[in-house]
Amino acid sequence: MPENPDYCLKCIECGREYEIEDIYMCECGGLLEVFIKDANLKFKLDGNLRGVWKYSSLLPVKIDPISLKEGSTPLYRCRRLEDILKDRSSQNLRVEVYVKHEGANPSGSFKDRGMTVGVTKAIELGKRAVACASTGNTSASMAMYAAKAGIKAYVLLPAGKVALGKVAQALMHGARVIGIEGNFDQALSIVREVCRTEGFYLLNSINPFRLEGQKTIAFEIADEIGVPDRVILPVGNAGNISAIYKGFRELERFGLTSSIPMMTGVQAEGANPVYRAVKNNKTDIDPVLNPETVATAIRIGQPVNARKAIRAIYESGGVAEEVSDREILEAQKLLAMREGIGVEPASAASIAGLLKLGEKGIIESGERVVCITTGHLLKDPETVIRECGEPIKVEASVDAVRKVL
Ligand code: AN7
Repeated sequence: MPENPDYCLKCIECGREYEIEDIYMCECGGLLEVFIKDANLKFKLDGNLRGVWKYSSLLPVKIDPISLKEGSTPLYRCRRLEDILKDRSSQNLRVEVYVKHEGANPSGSFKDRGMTVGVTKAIELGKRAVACASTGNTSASMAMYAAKAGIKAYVLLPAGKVALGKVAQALMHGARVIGIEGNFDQALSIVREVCRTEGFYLLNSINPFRLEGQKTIAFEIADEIGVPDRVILPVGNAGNISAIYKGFRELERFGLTSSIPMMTGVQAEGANPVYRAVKNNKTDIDPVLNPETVATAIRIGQPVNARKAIRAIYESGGVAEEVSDREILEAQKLLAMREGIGVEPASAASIAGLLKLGEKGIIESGERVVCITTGHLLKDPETVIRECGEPIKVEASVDAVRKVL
C-alpha cells in the first residue's frame, strides 16, 4: 500500500480548501492544486531511482497504484552540447548540461508519470471511463493506463494534426478515438463538457492529481544530481512546468533540499501565449487563436495551466523563450546526431531554447542546466522523413552498394 500523505485540494486563486476530490476547478473558477499538508517521508534522495512510486509518501492516492513501471528515466550529461554552447557564445560560456529523457517512459512520453496517478485516482473514485483531449501523447498514455486498469478511454484529437505514432498507440490500446475538425483548445473545451454530462473522469492536466505524478521529474533530478540551477522544458498546456516547480517546492518544504531551479519554459513561435505574457510582465495570457507549429504536441493557443506556469516562472526567477520551427528541427537533429538522443520536435524545443538563451547570455557560466526531453523520436516518424529524406535505394549488388557508401 502507498504511504499516502495528508492532503486536500486547494484553489491557487482564493485559497479555498476542498476535502472532496471529484472536482477539477474551484467554485471561483480558479485552478486547483493538491496541497500536501503533512507527510511521513519514507524515501531518501539517495540516487537510487525506482520510478514514480518510490515517492509515494508525497503522492495523493490511497489504493495500490495502476502502474506500468513509469519514471526512472535516464539523465545524460551532454558534453557535446556544452561545447556547442561555448562555441556559439561570445564569452566562453561554460555550462554543465544534462538531458532527462522522458521519451524512455513506457508509452514514450512524460505523460505516463501523470497517468499512473490519474488513472489510479479514477479507480479510487469508482470511475468506469476516462477521457481527454490531446495533441497526441496524453491520449497514448491514457489509453495505455486505461487498458491496464480495465476501464474505457475516450480521446478527442485535432483531426489531421496528431503525429502518427501517438494515434497508433491510442488505437491499439483500445481507446475510442474521435478526431474533431478543430484545434486542441476546442477539443479540450468539448471534452470538459462531455465529461460533465457523461460522468467520465477528465485526465487533461487541469486534473490536479495528474500533475502530482509529473512532479516526480523534479524528485528524480534532485535524487540523482541534487537541485540544478535551471530546468528548461517545452510548454504547451503548461502543466508540466507547473508540476516540476511544485515538486522542487515540496522537496524544499520537507527539508530535503534547499534551493529551487530557475524554471525556464520554451514555446514555439506560432503557439507562444506564455512567452508573450512573461515578456510583457503579465500574470495571464492572451490566447493565440490559430496556433501552428511543426511541434504538434505543443500546438496549443490557450494553455489551461498558464496561471500556474507563469507563477512558477516568476517565483523561481526563470524566463520564457520562443523558438522557430527551423530552430526546433535543427535542435532535434543536433541532439540525435551529436548526443545519440532521439526526441520528437516538441521536446527539441527545450534544446533550441538552451542554445538561444546561451547565445543571448541569459544562461550564465557556471550554471548546471537540465533540459527535459518530453517525448520519443518514434512518436513522429513523418516529420523525420520530411527532414532527413527517404533512404537511398539501389539494386541488390555489392557494386551498387559500394558506389553509394
Ligand atoms: C512531447 O498530449 O498537451 O506544457 O495533449 O506531448 O504540460 O502541456 C502534450 C504536451 C511537451 C507540453 N512535450 O507539456 C497532449 C499534450 C510533449 C508533449 C508537451 C506535450 P504541457
